[in-house]
Amino acid sequence: MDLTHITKRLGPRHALLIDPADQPPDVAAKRAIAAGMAGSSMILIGGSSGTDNKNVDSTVVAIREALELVEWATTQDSDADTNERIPIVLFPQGANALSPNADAITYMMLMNSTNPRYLIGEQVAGATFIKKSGLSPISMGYLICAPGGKAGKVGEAHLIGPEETDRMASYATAAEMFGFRLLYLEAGSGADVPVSESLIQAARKNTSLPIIVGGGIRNGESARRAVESGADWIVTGTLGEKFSDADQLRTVLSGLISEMKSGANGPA
Ligand code: 1GP
Repeated sequence: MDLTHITKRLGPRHALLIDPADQPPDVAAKRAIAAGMAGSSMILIGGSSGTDNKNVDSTVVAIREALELVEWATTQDSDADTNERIPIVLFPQGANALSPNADAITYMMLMNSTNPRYLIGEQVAGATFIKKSGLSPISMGYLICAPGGKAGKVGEAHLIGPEETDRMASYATAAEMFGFRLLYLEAGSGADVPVSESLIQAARKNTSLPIIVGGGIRNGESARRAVESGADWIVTGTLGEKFSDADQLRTVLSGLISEMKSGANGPA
């Protein structure tokens, strides 16, 4: 499938993050359908450290089958960015928990890690599998900002504080010079505060890359603020896990996406 739209700046879009360790495949599939119907544009599969390949693969396959059912909805939406199925993209913590049945993988460098394992080690460990599997690698700079949560701890990140705009400017510039195709600003799953507007603005001023912002975004207002500060993609994970009822989740995500899109005129 054509995945080029993922790395283009096409206006604000939403991605649902699903952790296969937190829900069985059938529940993950129902949540993916709800997200698709609500107007989400990508499903990210975040393998936590406690997840194995089999669990990730079962989840990817269940979601893929489910999304084919909602394809008709996206094709009838005149605002849709693509007429194809919503892409399923692996967003792994490391070289474990990979599935050949996803469409793509964020092939990322945790740029502010203090451990070479997350700068290059895991990437090399997974390289052969990724190439053989046919997964499309999407190179991505990944920056963990305070509070950082488990991702910050596991990734041994030197967290970027909410007012460290000069540091962020340097990282965003470096990400572009490395040739990455996306830049992800992460506050940590379940964070009590999202990435600060100052940091998003600093990144936006220093790179033309699409910027993904996630961690601690649980309502339309914080999604809109991130977009007005320069975010292109908004990721929510924890929010989706609060709803087992697909209709409820669809309603909540529809509201969030609608408010997020009202912030479409953020800085260039
Ligand atoms: C984590 O950015 C994502 O990688 C999502 O965070 O679970 O807080 O939405 P939440």
